[in-house]
Order: sequence, then structure tokens, then C-alpha cells
Amino acid sequence: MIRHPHFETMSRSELEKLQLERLKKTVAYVYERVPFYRSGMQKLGVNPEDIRTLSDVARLPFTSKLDFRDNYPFGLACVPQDEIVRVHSSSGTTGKPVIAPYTQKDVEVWAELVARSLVCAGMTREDILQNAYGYGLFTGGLGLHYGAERLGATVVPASTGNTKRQLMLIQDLGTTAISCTPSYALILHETAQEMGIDLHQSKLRLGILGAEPWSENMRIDIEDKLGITALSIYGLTEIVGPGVSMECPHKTGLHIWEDNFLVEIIDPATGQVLPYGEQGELIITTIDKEAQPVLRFRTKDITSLNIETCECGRTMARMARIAGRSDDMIRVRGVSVFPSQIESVLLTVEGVEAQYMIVVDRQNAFASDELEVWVEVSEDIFSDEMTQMVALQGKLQRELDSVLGIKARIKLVEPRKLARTEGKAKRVVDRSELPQL
Ligand code: DLL
Repeated sequence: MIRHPHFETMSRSELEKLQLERLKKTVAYVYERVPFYRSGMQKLGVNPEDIRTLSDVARLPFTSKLDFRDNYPFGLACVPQDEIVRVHSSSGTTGKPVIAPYTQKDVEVWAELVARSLVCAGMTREDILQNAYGYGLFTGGLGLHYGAERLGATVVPASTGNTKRQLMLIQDLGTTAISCTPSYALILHETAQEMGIDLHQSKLRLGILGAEPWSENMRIDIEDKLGITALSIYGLTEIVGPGVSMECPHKTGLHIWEDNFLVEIIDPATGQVLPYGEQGELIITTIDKEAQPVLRFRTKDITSLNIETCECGRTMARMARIAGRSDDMIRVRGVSVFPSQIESVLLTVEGVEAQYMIVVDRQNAFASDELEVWVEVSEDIFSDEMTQMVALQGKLQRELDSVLGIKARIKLVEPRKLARTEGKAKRVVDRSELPQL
């Protein structure tokens, strides 16, 4: 099923025409209303009338997370406060959070985009969605909630945490779909096992998972453990929240809703726009927002674009799964790796669990000579048999070296010892923040 066939199957030329029209409107709108964008454009000598073709978007200035902080809280908003009906926010690790205001029309468009995403994943109004993203300032909870309601599915607003109750609800209500982070999906499985519950026996069939990078091997692991199809939903607070893009059951990339978002891939080092197919940083310009449109947002998410029509019939560009965030990239003796690549290798080795932590020395801007990977071993491997553990350690070291070309020290950890998070998993930690095991 396709929710908005008119948009989702548009020809490239029709789509580009629509995008250009919307881009011009957005640029004129923010130039008029937001001093930050006006002065940014003036510095580059660009006027709204200079945007004549879609590629002229590259003449516009970038916007970064820092610009949101500098203009905190409402300096990037285009409408007076009485037109704002809701505000979301993302905490970030340092400084002021990002504020995302929405008008009535914005929340409606957003709900439609999430409904479109859920249909793309194969959901219908017959489904019961248990929404285990956090409700509150985080966009995941309310974003999925209103989208699923818009679709007409039954929503169970479980929010994060209380895993035993989540499992009870899955069983008692006949939940068919779950929305949560991939790492929380694994916690559900782990707790189910502890309680003697087999999720394969439940009605759960679909996972709408996102909010953090996850590898293909993680998908396989989750699908196998929970007995579901696990699909990725992508989005970010600055742009709208979840519902920027979504995988369909063909699992060949995330469909980007390009009637709302104009996307580019740039070389993160030079800012140069790269052609389709090449990997780089995703840049998003919103072209149908009222409260706080954003020009050329630097997501820091590393991916590539593909504009071939998908087998599902949708024509909009697909983005490859996020390889990682440019600020999470680790350099070990000159080799660059993303946590998800390490995850992927760990999960190919029998006897380890999908629970791991990468230890770095941040003083050195993530570049270190030595990389340390802490990984949990499975119950049956964890034994007093030193030889077996030593063999496993050696195997993991060799795999990381042969696949990624990195030398890592491996620390095998007792099952269930590493900290679990109910929201986004923290995979990379600084040595100074190491937990005591
Ligand atoms: O995480 C919005 C969201 C909620 C998306 C629920 C999906 C589901 P932020 O907290 O602002 O917003 O974090 C955005 O999370 O730049 C990516 O680095 C990462 N991210 C989000 N979705 C995915 C995904 C929400 N499907 C940041 N795959 C983004 C990989 C993702 N990374």
C-alpha cells in the first residue's frame, strides 16, 4: 500500500518542479522573517531571487546544531508565539538544547508523514502499535503516536521503560507492531527470556526502529530474536522528528519524503556537494514548514542517496542506512571506523551478544593508537574454561583486523553486565567515564 501515491510515485521531473517551487517559497519566507538566515545569505551575496534552479540550493549557507544553540530558544522561528501549538526539544550532550516549534499545520503535516512512513513499513489500521519511544520533549513518542492515530491503527502509548509491563501488554493486547530504539528491542528480548516468554509466540510482527545507528547484522539479530520484520525510521528534532524517511519491506534503503525535504550529500570536510551514490554527510532543507523551516541543515549523518525507483513502486530518493555520525567516527592509527562497523563484525562471531562498548581517549579528538572494545559473551560461552574465552578473544581481534584493518584490545564481559539504556544506546565512551564492573 502507498498512502500518498500522488507524491510517493511522482516522476523525477514533476517532483523537482514541486521542490523548486517550495524551495523558492521557503527561502523568501525565512529571508524575510529570520535575521540569522538573512545575514547568512547576505554574507554569501545571495538573494532569494538567485534561487532559480534546484542546484542553486548549494549557494545557500549551511545551518548547524550550533546555530540552533546560538539562537536559543526561538531565534530561528518564523511565526509569533501565538501560532506555535507545540514545542519539542533534544537534549544533546552539552549546552542548551535544540528547540523545535510547530504550528497547527506543521503538526498535521508531520502526523501525515509518520502515517505515510508506517504504511510504507506495511502497517494498516488493523495493527496495534505499542509505542515505546519516550513521550515528552523527545520527538519519538508524540511523533509516532499521532502518526499511528492518523493512520487509524490502535496506539498503545507505553513510552519507554517498565519492560515487564511492556511484555505483559504485548501478550495481553495482542500488540502487532512495536516502535522503539533497536537497543531497546534487544532489552525486550532479554527480559522476555528471563521471564520465560517466547516472543515468537506473540502476535508481534513488525518493529519500527530508529533514533540511533544500527547495523544490518543488528537487524538480523533483532528479527531472529523477536520473530519480527525490523525496519528503520529516521528523523531528527531540528527537521521535524521521526518521519523524514522510512524503509519499506524490501529493505533497500530509507524512502525520503522529498516533497517535504530537499536532500544533498556533501563531503563533510570541504562542504562540496557529491553526486548520487557517493557517501558523505546528509544535508536537509525543509520545504514545507511554517514555524521553523531550516536551510541546509548539517545532520552529521553519513549516508548515500539512490534515486532509482524501488521495487515497491516509490520513486523518491532512498538513503542508505546511516553508517554513523561524523562526530562518532573513531580514528585508530589512521584508520577511520564507525561504531556500527565494529558492531557488524562483532555480531558475525558466535558466542558474543549485541551488547558492546567502545572505549576511547577523547583528549586526543577520538584519534587513538589503541582501541578497546568491551563485549558481552553469551551465557553458554561464559564459563570458567579460560581456553574457550581466550580463543574467542583472539577470534574477535583477528576479525576486526581482517575486516576493518584495526587493532583492538578485546575485553570479554560477563552476560548482562554492561549498562542498558531504554532510549538511545551510548556505544562510545571515554576512558574517564568507564563504569566499574
Ligand atoms: O532521534 C528522532 C527519531 C525518533 C527518529 C524516533 C526515529 C525514531 P534526535 O534525538 O534529534 O531525533 O536524534 C537525531 O538520531 O541525526 C541520527 O544520528 C540518529 N538517528 C535517528 N534515526 C535513525 C535511524 C530522533 N533510523 C539523530 N538510523 C540523527 C540511524 C538514526 N540513525
